[in-house]
Amino acid sequence: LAAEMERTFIAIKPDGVQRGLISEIISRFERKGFKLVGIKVVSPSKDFAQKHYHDLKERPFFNGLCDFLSSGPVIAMVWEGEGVIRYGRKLIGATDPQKSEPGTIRGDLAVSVGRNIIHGSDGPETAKDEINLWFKPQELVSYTSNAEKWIYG
Ligand code: DGT
Ligand code: DGI
Repeated sequence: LAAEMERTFIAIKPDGVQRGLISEIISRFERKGFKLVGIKVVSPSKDFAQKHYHDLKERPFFNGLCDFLSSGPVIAMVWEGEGVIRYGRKLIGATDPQKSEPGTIRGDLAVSVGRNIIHGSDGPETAKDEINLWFKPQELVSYTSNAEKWIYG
């Protein structure tokens, strides 16, 4: 069981926090059966936002994107579970909320690509890098949930 577990980095961006969507977003991951192993409120600096989005530094919207991510509190989280990296992206929906399916977080709750309320790691390598960027090892907790035997078979 433990061998198949993976972890992903999920952040509720400043727009999601300001719009009061924290519990709505957390509950979608929680109800699915994923396990929260790290969470904190952070106000990232612009420099930190640039580190987070370093892959996008050549894009025309990079500066505005980093201004946005550093514009207010962010809920930084690590979620654990079987397939959580890939399925977390499915829960989130397409980057542009105009193209996200209804039923996804962005599809249900956002309108604009520049205010798409949530970030999720897009693969195993970025998940590892982003978890290491945002969290110290001691901020992450390994534990067994009693629900696991009802979630995994
Ligand atoms: P995420 O999860 O925040 O890393 O976003 P992704 O992976 O869905 O989207 P990505 O990595 O292509 O773009 C990162 C952020 O940059 C995205 O959340 C929204 C923003 N962004 C992307 N393309 C544009 C754009 O053309 N204009 C603006 N203003 N922002 C953009
Ligand atoms: O991982 P995603 O956020 O789904 O997508 P991504 O890594 O390609 O983009 C990261 C963020 O960049 C995305 O959440 C919003 C922003 N972004 C991506 N494409 C565009 C964009 N913002 C604007 N304004 N226009 C875009 O085309």
